[in-house]
Amino acid sequence: MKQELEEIRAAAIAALASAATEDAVEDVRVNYLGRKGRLTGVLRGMRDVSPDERPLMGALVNRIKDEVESAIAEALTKARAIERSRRVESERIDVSVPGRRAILGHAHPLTQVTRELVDVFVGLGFSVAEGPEIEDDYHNFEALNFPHDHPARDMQDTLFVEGGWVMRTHTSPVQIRVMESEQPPFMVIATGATYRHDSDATHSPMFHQIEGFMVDRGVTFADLKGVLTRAVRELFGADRAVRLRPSFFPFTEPSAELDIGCFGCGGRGGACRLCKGTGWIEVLGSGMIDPNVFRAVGYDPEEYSGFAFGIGIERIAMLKYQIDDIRRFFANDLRFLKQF
Ligand code: 2NL
Repeated sequence: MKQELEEIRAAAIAALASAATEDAVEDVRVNYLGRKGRLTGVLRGMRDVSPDERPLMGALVNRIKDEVESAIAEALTKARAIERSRRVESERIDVSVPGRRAILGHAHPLTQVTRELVDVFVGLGFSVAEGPEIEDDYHNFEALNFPHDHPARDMQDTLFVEGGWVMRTHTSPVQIRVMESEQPPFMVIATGATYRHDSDATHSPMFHQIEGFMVDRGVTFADLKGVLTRAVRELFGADRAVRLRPSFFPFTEPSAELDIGCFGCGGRGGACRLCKGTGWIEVLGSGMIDPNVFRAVGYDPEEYSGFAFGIGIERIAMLKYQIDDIRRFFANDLRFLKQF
């Protein structure tokens, strides 16, 4: 029996030596100290040991049981340490791996161009006004000297809203509202969305304008020319050629279109696609405010004069970035938008 005990002890210790996990250690404990375990079996066998041998054998069995128990405790501690370090290793974070860069958005190209234009005019002393996108016929047409049979009023161009309202077809009604509520002198720009029933590669039913005007006693066409030349040279380059070309708008008289030397061909024309061979690019419409517009807002046209201008934001952005189709601005294709 003594020999059997020594052999059980050696086997238990050997089994523990190769038990690397908590579960493996637990298996060893069950095999030796469990209800059907080998040592438990020997302990039970003590009943059959003769009374004079019993004290000695009892002491031996208990010593070996203690030894196996403390070997199990030790193996358990070791197995837990091994498992812990294995887990730490597998969950290790490599702090030297480069981070994932957050995707930063940016302003829409039309917003960028609008801000550039606004900045130039604010720098020249203009203040910024806003107005409603849904207008009445009076502010959008009547006060701006549109004849009743003007084609712009037609179903073809204007988007009508129930109740006699219209989607503003330009930002000019904002200036009418400024003149109704304030007294000159002023230099004001208005910018925002405008609407016309029109859609192709260069026309969108919603588009954007920036308009400006200056009203005071004694404002002349020379002021128009000076302010607008300065503004477009700030936008397109200090030595850019500028010309004014006669035109017509219902709300200005005289009216002029402002062209700049083509930045595609340097004004040479030829086979240039940007200016279609003319060497000039149209950037805005302008003119001296018509006396009828002043009468509509209660100003005496003998006392006050002024100039006004309007710029199509999409047109400027398309020229600047050589974009062939206005609809790209509104398709929200990130492959397009990310380029700006
Ligand atoms: C263009 C032409 C223009 C104006 C807008 C204006 C406003 C008032 C009175 C008189 Cl309240 N005029 N605005 C004047 C001339 C031209 O825009 O081609 N825009 C894209």
